[in-house]
Amino acid sequence: MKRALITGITGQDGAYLAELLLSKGYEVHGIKRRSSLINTDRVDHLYQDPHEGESRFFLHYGDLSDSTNLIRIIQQVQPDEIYSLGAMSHVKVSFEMPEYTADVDGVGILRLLEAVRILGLSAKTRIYQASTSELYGLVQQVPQSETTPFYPRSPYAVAKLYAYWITVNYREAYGMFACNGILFNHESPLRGETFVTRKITRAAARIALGLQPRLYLGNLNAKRDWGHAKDYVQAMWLMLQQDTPEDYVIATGVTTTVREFVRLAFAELGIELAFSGEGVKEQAWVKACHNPEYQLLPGTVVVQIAEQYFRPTEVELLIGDPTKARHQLGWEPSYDLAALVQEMVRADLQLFQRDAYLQAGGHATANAYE
Ligand code: NDP
Ligand code: GDR
Repeated sequence: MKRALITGITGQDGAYLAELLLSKGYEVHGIKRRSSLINTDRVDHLYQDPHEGESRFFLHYGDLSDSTNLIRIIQQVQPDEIYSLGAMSHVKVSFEMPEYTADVDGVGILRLLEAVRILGLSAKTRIYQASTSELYGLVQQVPQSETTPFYPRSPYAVAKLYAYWITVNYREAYGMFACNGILFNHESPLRGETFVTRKITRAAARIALGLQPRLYLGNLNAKRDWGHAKDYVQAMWLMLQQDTPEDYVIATGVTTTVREFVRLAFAELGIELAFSGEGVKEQAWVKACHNPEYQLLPGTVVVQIAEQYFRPTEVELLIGDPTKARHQLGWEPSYDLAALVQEMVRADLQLFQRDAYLQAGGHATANAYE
């Protein structure tokens, strides 16, 4: 039985990857952070009480800033594969926490690589590093491929640049099987609530249900190449099953504006939007509501711009060229944008229907939206 260790197992990708590896017969170990509230929601369905039978799923307390903790876990687990997914992954937040982001997103993978080397596991343990399309930053050329120069535009991306190169360096210096997956944005119903796609699908559902009046966003012109996380974790696994360690771009090859994502999300609920104004004055309002269950009158403004969501330096255009992954890994995305939006909107609608029932019954519900 192969044994995998996943950092960031409580995140979006960690949850899908754990599910995938368990379905392939792996024993799966993950690192979770201690927090005052339970943070394992995304993987709770995979947990089996060891008193109730054999389990192949184990969680260990740890943190990417703590070398001795990582060494101890890797020594105990003796993993065949390590998936380095743990990170402070929010680009905008990295401008507010640049030093922490450098430590966890940059030096975190160095700590894992060193742990593997110190423990004499270099020949046994294969390592996947979660690199990112944010490395491309300021547009140099499109579509972006494995040979496109990097120009990071945030503390997050600069930290990930260090992580990318230290992974390459350990591969070259010590012959380690270490790969970078340069993944473009990938989303799902498990996506963190403050990334733009999930923020939009949550808000669209809540606005339709009368739980929230409006959605405030930043740069609607940014273009992203959005895929589904379920497809992208397949690619991570495939990279570690190859004969030689290499770096791969994983993307759909299609790019879309944030504005268009907004339009598609509301359309999924039968709400037709129109956009007017420019820059921070831009708004979207209801042109027609085709679903009589939602009491949204034409003319109602549902999207406005708020300056707080703009970044000091922005990545305007990402579109990936996944040719290498297609040819060498045999990888193809199974979701297109329409299917992704549909799945996310339907999941959020179901989630918030519960809140709508509670409110209709006079009960208070959490009002947190970004
Ligand atoms: P999430 O933000 O959903 O998950 C991040 C995970 O990292 C969580 O489990 C989080 O724990 C954990 N983590 C954060 N800080 C630490 C720390 N100090 N020590 C240990 N663990 C920590 O991210 P995704 O699942 O979306 O992304 C996975 C990885 O892929 C990240 O490295 C991200 O930067 C990268 N990436 C993501 C892309 C995307 O579009 N999703 C695209 C390209 C790269 P907790 O739950 O406790 O917060
Ligand atoms: P990104 O994802 O920065 O690409 O990083 P995010 O969804 O945060 O932003 C995408 C684009 O949308 C614009 N935007 C907004 N973004 C957020 N979060 N909130 C808003 O209100 C808003 N309005 C407009 C942003 O300016 C941006 O242009 C994600 C993360 O998962 C990274 O960890 C990963 O490396 C990259 O994708 C690939």
